[in-house]
Amino acid sequence: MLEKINSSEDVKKLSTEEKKELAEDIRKYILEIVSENGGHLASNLGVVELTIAIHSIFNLSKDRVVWDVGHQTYVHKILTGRKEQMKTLRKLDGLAGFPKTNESDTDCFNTGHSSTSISAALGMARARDIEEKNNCVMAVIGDGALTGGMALEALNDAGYSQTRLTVILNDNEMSISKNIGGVSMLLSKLRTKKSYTKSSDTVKKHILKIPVIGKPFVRLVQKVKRSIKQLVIPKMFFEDIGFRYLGPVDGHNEEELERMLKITKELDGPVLLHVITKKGKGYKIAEENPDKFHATGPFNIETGESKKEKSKDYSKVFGDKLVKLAEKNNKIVAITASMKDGTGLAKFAKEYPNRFFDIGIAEQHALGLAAGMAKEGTIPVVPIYSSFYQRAYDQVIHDIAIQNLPVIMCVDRAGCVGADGETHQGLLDMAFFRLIPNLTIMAPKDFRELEEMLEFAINLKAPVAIRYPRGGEDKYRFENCEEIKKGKAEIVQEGKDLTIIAIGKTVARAMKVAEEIEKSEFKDKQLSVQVINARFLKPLDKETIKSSIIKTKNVITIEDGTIINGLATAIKELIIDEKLENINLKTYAYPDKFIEHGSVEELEKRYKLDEETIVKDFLEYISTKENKELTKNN
Ligand SMILES: Cc1ncc(C[n+]2csc(CCOP(=O)(O)OP(=O)(O)O)c2C)c(N)n1
Repeated sequence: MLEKINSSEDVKKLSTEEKKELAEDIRKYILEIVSENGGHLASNLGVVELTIAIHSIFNLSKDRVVWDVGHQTYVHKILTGRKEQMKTLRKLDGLAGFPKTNESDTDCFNTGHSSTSISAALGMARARDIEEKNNCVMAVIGDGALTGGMALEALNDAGYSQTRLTVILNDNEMSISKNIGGVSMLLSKLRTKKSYTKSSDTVKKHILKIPVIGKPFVRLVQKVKRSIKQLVIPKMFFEDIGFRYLGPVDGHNEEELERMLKITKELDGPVLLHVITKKGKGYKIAEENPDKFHATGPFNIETGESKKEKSKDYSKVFGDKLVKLAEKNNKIVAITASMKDGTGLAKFAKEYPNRFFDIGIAEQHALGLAAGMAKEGTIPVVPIYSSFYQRAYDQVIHDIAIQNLPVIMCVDRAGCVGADGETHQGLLDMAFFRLIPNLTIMAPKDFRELEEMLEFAINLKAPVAIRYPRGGEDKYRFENCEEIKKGKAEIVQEGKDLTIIAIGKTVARAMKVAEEIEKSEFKDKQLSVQVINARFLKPLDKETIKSSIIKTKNVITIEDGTIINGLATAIKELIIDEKLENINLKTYAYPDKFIEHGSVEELEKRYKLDEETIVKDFLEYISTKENKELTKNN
């Protein structure tokens, strides 16, 4: 069936039976692709019928669907002419794993971070009304994403404004792990109720026709109905804030879904359609382990086992060390915004359930909560992925840094993350955190240094951010790890011709670059290279760095972040502020642009951050006429 389908128009022509067949084909195809390329499996298998139904009922050349997070759009991509390109999913220059307006007009809005869809859809609906157009606008949002503040802010606005839009709530009871919180409790009550689709307006219209008693009677009936409904149908939350609630509907029953979507088309004002789906539907192994198959690397379809051996990563090192520190210090608490497993907190949650808080996909709240807890004497540790820290910027400034509260912000997935692409790259955190007064910013060169930094941070009694990358440590092995002292860099290798300053994972790269440059015998001379592990982006160890720069005159910076306001900027500022003269400086960082998806290695190569390119580029640079300092030094 899949072979016949290239667009929504082809889907519309199919019978219900044929759509069932199509759903099966799509599931098989997604399984094939994701087991090869990796990606978000379980969420996509859960929305196959829903996506087919949306394409059957709506015309996406004018109607708009905003997909929350956007990780569940593989089916949509398959149905909108990108079936073949799916083979390139998440690969460099291939299809993105999230909606991209530059891939297709039917991807009407880019997403990647959670809880944005209702705001964007409401914006589109308001623009439509101003333009006096008539198209439908929908947001498809998961029960996990509905726990995010931005989604609740948008519901509040949409319900009050009575703008015509549909929120399709895709409720599978799961965020990445089991969804928890008050919203999830509300939804679980709704789930068990009979489908509620009748419009109370119809009833109202009939009674209003009765002369004299009409209006007062309507009011009375409405009051009684409301209080009865409060008792028996807990859907009132949505209705009370101005939405028409429809559902719950079985999200794997194509006919039911289409029937309900048709109703939403006819209704005015904001509508919430509650759809119940199963994460991982159709692939038993994912149905049974939806959290594991939320996002996965390549795996064996028969067994579900990963094709790559799982090795130790920074998140695990962080989580294990935190458990050890928490044994000795009962003030330590851990907070996660729905990322217990991803951030390495599973063990902590098990060992210290009373000191562990999963607060939903709510990064702003996570940091506000941490601030309150820190004020009262606990030591909150908050691991959040770098790109999701963007959400909580004001909380870091307003709630934590201004009051100088000892919150430990662990910035996981910092730097280039690879296949998830531009919304998920952690390239901006050094830049945006460096602006914040009172904040100490560190990055470890390897696992051991992360452990040391975490211990140091816990004793610091001030706000601190520790950034570390996705995945494992570099193959390069450091023998030493000097004691961590606030604002002190570590000289990892002494030299006199060139200083390489690096931070975090790029210190290992600096060592390899140094080795290659020393081997290169530039102009028949052997160069000696000093390598500095900056450790602290803030406060920067100006003393150590300055004296090294004065000694060598030639300087390289390497960092896994944007060129603006990170390590390179800090060194430029130092050179200018300290009036250091005749310095040859080369900076290696990501350019001032949003970095696309691809493997980390490919992207590093593309942006000239790999070892080989840095060595070549630097040697070319110092060979030019203008840059003779190196030879002069020799
Ligand atoms: C701001 C933000 N925080 C965290 C994430 C990581 N994340 C991606 S999907 C997801 C769970 C989403 O659950 P839900 O909305 O119910 O969708 P489902 O996958 O269950 O269909 C999370 C926490 C994110 N994308 N954005």
